[in-house]
Order: sequence, then C-alpha cells, then structure tokens
Amino acid sequence: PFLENVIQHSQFQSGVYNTTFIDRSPELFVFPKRKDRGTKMLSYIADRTVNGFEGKGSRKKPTIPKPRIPQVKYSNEIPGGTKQILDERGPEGLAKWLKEQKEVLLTDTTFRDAHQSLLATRVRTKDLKTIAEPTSRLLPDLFSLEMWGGATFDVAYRFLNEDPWERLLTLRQKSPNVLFQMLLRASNAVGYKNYPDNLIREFVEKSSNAGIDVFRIFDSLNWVEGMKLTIDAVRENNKIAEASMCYTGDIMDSSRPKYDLKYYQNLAKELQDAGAHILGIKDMAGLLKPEAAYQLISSLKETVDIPIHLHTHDTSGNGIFTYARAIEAGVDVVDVATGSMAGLTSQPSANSLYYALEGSERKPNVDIEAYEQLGHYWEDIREYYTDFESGMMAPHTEVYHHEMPGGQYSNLQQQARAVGLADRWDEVKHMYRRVNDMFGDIVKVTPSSKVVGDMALFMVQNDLNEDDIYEKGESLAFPDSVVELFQGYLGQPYEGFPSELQRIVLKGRQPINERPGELLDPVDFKDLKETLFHKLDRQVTSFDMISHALYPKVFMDYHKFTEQYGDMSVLDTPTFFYGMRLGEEIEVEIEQGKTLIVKLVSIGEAQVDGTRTVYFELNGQPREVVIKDLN
Ligand code: 3PY
Ligand code: ZN
Repeated sequence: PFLENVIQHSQFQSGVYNTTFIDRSPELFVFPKRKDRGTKMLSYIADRTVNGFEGKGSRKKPTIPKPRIPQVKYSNEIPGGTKQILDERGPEGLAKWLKEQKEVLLTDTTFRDAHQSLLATRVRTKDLKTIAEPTSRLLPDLFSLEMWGGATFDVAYRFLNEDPWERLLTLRQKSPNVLFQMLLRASNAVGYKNYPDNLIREFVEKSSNAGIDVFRIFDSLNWVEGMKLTIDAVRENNKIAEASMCYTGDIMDSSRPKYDLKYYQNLAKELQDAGAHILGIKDMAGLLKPEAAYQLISSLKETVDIPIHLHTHDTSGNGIFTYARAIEAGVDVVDVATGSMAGLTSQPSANSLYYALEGSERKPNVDIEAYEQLGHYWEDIREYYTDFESGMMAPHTEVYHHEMPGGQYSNLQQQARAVGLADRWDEVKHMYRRVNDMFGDIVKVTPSSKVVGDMALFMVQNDLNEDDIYEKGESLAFPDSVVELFQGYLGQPYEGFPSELQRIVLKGRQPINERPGELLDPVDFKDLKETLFHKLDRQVTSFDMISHALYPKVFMDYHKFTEQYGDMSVLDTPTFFYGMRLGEEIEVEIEQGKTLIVKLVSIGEAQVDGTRTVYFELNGQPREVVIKDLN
C-alpha cells in the first residue's frame, strides 16, 4: 500500500522528483500480484502438503471416515436452559436457583479444558461448530459449557490461525440455551503476565457482550488482592463471577500444614466477601483425594452461603471417587467431559459419573444416551488430532508427587525435549517438586506453574541442585520468568517469598508489594486504534484491539497469515494439518453457499532454488502454485 501511495502522488506523476534512489532500486516497482482467494488457499494447501504442520515435516494424511453426528431434529425449538434463567433472574437469582437443585449439576468442559489437556488445545472452531447445536439440543440441562479462555485464546491465533472471538460468536449462535463459561486468569487475563487494569475491564466487557456468562476467575498464587478488580468487572457486566481458589497440597497431610482446611476456609470467605456469586474450587492438577474432597466441601458448605463448583483433572484415575465424595458432601456443580474426551489429564467422564451415581438422589439430570452419541462424534474427530496426544496411556499417580497441572504435563515434556532433555524427563519431574519446595511451596497453575517448570528445566539442564543455587546463585543468570516472579510481578504468594532465595534471585533489584496492575500504564485504546488501522489497513474492532494489547506479536502474525492465505478456518481439519493426497478431491465452503472443489493433481520436482510447483484443479480448471520446500 505504501508504494502505491508513492506512484499515485501528484509530484511523482508529474515527473518532478529526484530519481536517483528510485532509478537504482527497480525492485520497488515489482509489485506482488494480488492473489485471489482460490490461489491463496491453494498456496496454503500446497505448503501443508509439502512441508507439513508446525515444522513437523510432511506427514501422510490419515484416512479418516466422516465423523458420526447425532441425529437431532433441527426444526424443533431449542429447549431453554440455564442461560434463560440467568437472563431472567440475574446472577444472584441464578446462584439461588442453583443452590435449590437437589441433583448435582454438570459443567461440560469438552470444548475447552478437555482438549486443552488431552490435545494441546488444538481443536478447531470448525469441529466445535459442527457439534455445538446438537450438544445444546441434547444436553439442555447442563449448568454450563466451558468453551473459552485458558490457553484456547492464544493457541487459536498462534497455531490454528483463527480468531478466538469468532469462535465465541459462532458457538453462541449455535448454542443459545446453556450458560457459556470461560477460564480467566484474573489480571493475567488469557495470558502469562499481569496486564493493565483498563485492559482487564475491557476484556471482561467485550467478552460478556460476545457471549460469556460465567467467568471462572483465579489467581495463580491464590492472591485475592489480584482478583478483586476482575470480580468487580464481571459483576458490573451483570454476569456470573465464579471466583475460584486453586487447590494445592493435601489437607489430609498433617506434615505439610501450609495449605490446611483453615487456609481454604479463610480463602473461601474472602472470595465470598469480594463478591463471588459462586465459589470455584480449581483442582488444576487433580490433587484432591476423595476423603479430602468430602472434608473440604463439608466444611466449605458451613463456611459460605454461595454455591460451590468443583473442577478436577482425572490424572490419578481417582476423579470419579473424588466427585462421589464431594457430591455426598453437597457440592453444587462438578466439571466433566464427554466420555471419549475424558479421563487422564482431562476431566472425569460425564458418562462414568452418571452411572456411578445410579440410585443416588443426586444423580445428574442428563440423557445418558445423548452423551453416548455425542461421544461418538468426539471419538471420531479425536483422530484428526492424534499428533497432539500427550502419550500418557494410563492413570498417573505420580501427579500426587510432582503436582503438575493437567495442561502443563505434556507441555513441559515438549519444552524438555526441545532443550535436549528428553531422556531426563524423570529428573525434570522430580526437580519440579523440589523447585516448588524451594519457592516456599507455592500454588502451581498458569502462569506460576510455568515459572516452576522454567526453573526445573534450568536446574536439570545446568546440572544444578538446591545447594548449588544457594552457594553459587550470585553468579547464575536465572530465567526471566523466575526473576519476575520474585519481583512480585505475578502478585504475592501466601506467606510471602522465601527471603534468602528472593535475595539471590533478585541480585539487588527491589521487589514490589503492590498490585502490578496499579503500576502499569493503561492501554491507550484511541492511540492503539490509529496504529492498528494503519497496520491492518482495514476497520479495527474492539476485539482486534484487545487481542493486540494482550499478544502484539501473535496477533500481528495471525494478521500476516490471513493476508497471505486468507481465512483457512474453512478447511476441514485433516486438510488444514496435512494438506492433500495426490489425486484427492475436496470441497471447501468458503462462505455460505459458495463452494470450491479442489483436486491435487501432481507435485513437481524440487528446483535448485528450493521451490516446487504444485498442480491443482480448482473447480475443474488447472491451477498451479509455487512454494518453498522446507524439508
Ligand atoms: C489455564 O490457565 O489455562 C488452565 O487451564 C489452568 O489450569
Ligand atoms: Zn483444568
């Protein structure tokens, strides 16, 4: 666009200008041909076909049959659900209604945490969209669908090249009856650091408008000071503030008294006083054992008046037993996933829980046959994402030792592999726990869990033990995330930082004690709009501004991708990841009612300049694109 402005300039057109620079730079006049949508898409497909996905090299596209989709009568009205209760009675009314229910209610996490934990968050909007309406029709009695937030936000842009806001708007349209729930990392929003207060408020307002009803808010150090602004923002938007405490340690272990029952009782009271409509218990690693669950929920039921919502991960294999005891103690809602996306690092299975509670008056009010059918769909599409499975094959009780959150296990394993520690993974797991203890036994959940992971990798990689840190710490360059944690940039841990380690890590830098958000300059949205207008060369939405403010580079990379290839969220998932097989023909609906038929005819030889020509037919017409072979 800049060059075109030059040629259109009147002085340029009149020829009265100094031409030396231009004369010496003929490349200024070589304009990239504006590619049409079809050619852009073919370039993407050719690139995936030859180069594979995420630098994995070309892989054979799996042959996957069409997923089974449950039969539903689309002409019938969609039954009403909790969304209508919220809209009619407001958040307090909804909370009151919830407490009156005899049966336990269910939040289904299949659209968010289940795939975040099992498939590295890679499930695409296209596959969610297909099953959203059947889910709403078949499971209208759910408490909520957790379908946004956590890692889904940045992974959507970063790895799936799609817009998370569009996901929210699209699913909301398909699913008008059940509450939509998101996971919000308080002042870390959907990122890994603290953001300015006005950005958090803007994020909450715009995501409320776009369709989120329940905000599960947590702070990665259980620091209530860091959660208040977010809770207030949710309340101001008349949505449900599910303020959550992260469960760590073991209340049954008297040798580890830091996080005892009293700690959680006090925290629950603080969260209720801060304005929570619902108390969330976020057992992100799956450490809450059955008897502990019974005691925790029983005592919290006495401590607070608001309903209680329990979230766990089934990593140890004890999830259903934990839920059964929590339900006996009176928990109001629990998180489950569709059977074929449940278990291991994901949530316990909805189907298993249903059968486990047969004969109990608290058995959830769900249609188990519907759940089985929805499970078929997920079982089929899970095949698309095989490359992202963690490799964990069986219940993993070591989690009670290392305490790594469900979503972090496979991530840290990847990180370890990337720095050449694949065969020292056992050491990394042990070190993770040792670092936790050195840090004063802290809550480990995004982003504090990442800091513990970074430090563990740093120590294993450099063959350091605890003594080395205290003895040689002055001369060690600790990972940035560790320095920032000890500076107080993620907030304050319960009972403070261990002072000697803090001194060693900070090397004279002053820590802060106030809320990081107070010290950060507010985002200047007016200025940002201007800047983005020039960068994007199109109208700028509030969504663009928020995303850019949260993740400038990730957002701009996504923008560049769409400039280069167009909107690739329209491709079916196997084609999106693997490209096409020789001779294969696919249909792509690029917009409603407009379908392109693509056939991969042949792939040319690699040229000396590292390119290949890939030959297609597009709606029967021959087309070719040239791409770089990166293999
Ligand atoms: C997230 O913050 O993404 C989590 O799921 C933490 O458990
Ligand atoms: Zn979780």
